[in-house]
Amino acid sequence: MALTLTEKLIRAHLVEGECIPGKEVKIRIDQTLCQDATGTMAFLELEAMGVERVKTELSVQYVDHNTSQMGPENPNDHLYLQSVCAAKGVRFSRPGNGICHQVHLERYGVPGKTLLGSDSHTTTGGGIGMLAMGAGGLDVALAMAGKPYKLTFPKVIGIRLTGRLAPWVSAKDVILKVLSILGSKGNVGTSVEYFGPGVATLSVPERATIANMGTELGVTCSVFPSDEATREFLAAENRVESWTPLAADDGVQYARVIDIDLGSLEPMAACPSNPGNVKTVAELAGMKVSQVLIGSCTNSSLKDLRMVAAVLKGRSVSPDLSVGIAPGSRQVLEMLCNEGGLASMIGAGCRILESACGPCIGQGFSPASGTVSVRTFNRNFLNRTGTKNDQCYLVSPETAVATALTGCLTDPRTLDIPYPEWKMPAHFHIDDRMVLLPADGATDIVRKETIGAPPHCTPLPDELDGVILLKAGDKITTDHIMPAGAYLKYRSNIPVYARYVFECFNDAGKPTFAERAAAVRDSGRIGVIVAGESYGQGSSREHAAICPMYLGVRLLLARSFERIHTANLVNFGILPLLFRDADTLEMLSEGAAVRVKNLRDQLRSGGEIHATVVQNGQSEDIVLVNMLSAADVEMVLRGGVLCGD
Ligand code: MIC
Ligand code: SF4
Repeated sequence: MALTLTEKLIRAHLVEGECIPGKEVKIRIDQTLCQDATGTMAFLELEAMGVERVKTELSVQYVDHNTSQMGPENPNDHLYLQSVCAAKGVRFSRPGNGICHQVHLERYGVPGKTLLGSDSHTTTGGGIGMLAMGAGGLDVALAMAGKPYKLTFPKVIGIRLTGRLAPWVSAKDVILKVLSILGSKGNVGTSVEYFGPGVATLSVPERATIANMGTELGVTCSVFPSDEATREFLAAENRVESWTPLAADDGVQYARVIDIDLGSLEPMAACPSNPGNVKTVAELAGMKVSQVLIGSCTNSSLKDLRMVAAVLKGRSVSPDLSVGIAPGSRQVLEMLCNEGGLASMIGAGCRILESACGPCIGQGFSPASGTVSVRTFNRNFLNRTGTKNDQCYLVSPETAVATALTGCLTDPRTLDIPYPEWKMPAHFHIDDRMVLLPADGATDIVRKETIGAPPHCTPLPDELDGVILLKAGDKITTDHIMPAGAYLKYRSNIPVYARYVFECFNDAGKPTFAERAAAVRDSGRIGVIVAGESYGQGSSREHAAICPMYLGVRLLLARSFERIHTANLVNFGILPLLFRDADTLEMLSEGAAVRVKNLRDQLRSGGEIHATVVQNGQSEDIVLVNMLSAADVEMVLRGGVLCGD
């Protein structure tokens, strides 16, 4: 039988289960990556599991998210991470070495291997033929401990690429086009696989951009074949021995095929405040812009930044806006520096930022209120820039640099400039000295006072008596649940970070969500959240489960949930249930009581769960649906992974 590439990769790592879409499988993980904002908790969890040394082929810890060092919290995390990595057998990529996904692609990505990362954009590795997926920190800690990773065997959508991109149209426009077709919800349990003659026209950095932002579709992974272009990239990284050719079998049947003629694409933009809200740049052209930011794990490769530098050479950015550029890695930065590209950027009036996530995760560069920010990033969720009610547009580097020159959103095809040619360098500049190798034997772990312990959890009672703390709508992202930005530095201190749960829904002068939740918890009842479709979109941050759990939230009712967040809820003992009837959500109100009897029996017998809602002095029965596997049910009942048996 002809196989998809996704299936081949899963079969090659299969530990348990059947390769049937919708069924649970367990696979061996070859490589892991962590970043600092999720890594501290992941390593505290690894320590709590009593793991002496990691069991993977390769594990790397990057410091890229939180490098602002406003106060001792970040540097304390960095010290902890450096020391725990040395002790546990993990490579440590120092701050300044670059964004995890860019560096991992350059230095460690290997076609055919599995990669699990505590960051949702770990999918970037799909650009080099890896089965690369994001997960919560606890799942990555389990993978480092040598445990198989559990996932739903995906249905595979094939995207047949034909033709070649026109000048000024690039990989970002391809993935924005895919987002305009598939949307940013409703794709859970899917793998997106690219095939067809157009694939060969795309270099690895371009494929990586597409695989990176595939995460915004809500899919498990995106996969590209490993071909001549992959070999060329690996050879330029001096790692040609890592190359193996990989492709789906001829004549394979995909669950659905989407045809995209690369030559027919035009510049696209994701409009506020969701990456799935896509329009053509031509439709929006002329809009006044106050800020242009170029970088992030989506668009900060040498290919992207060489093009930007070539366009800026000898020109000036518009005096009406501020332009920031963050090269994705030290490799990109040094090469730009040596080739003179950096001088062109500085000369044009750009502000050069550290090779890190920076503004993408709200670490500075918030736009002025009521103004438009144009970014080459992958997410524009409301308030993620750090400015309330922000207006953030996501575009290609080509559109971004054209906008930087004119001061208003500009279709780059209208620039009277020849499109800079891209050619893969024969050799990238290679210098791995910013990656520290682990120690051979035991070493001390440095744990300063700002680093807390993983949270304490308790079994779920058999009779739930809850209060609806929040009624939310569709597409509630982990940025809504657990803001990053200014609060990112509290990631390793749950009691402090938990104060900001659902901060965006707080009203001035009224008790905060955290205060209301803690009051319910302290009265001996559980907190309940109800929401619409696609709850938990976006990041892998397990804090969006840990912190609500710390505040006593144990029940989440929604019309649908996203993949990584569901796993995080289960890992920390919060029960996610679906509404059987979509309109049940409408009749629920904040403050209502939700009661479930015989929870254990109801969950173990599968299917429907009967509950009672008491509001306005009236009591009404509602029906919920259990979507969890038997193993996950037991995990939630006992209070999560760290709860013990
Ligand atoms: C993001 O882009 O939202 C992040 C910050 O990289 C997150 C991880 C985190 O919250 O630490 C992600 O994508 O998983
Ligand atoms: Fe960093 Fe932004 Fe990429 Fe997340 S999306 S890893 S914050 S650059």
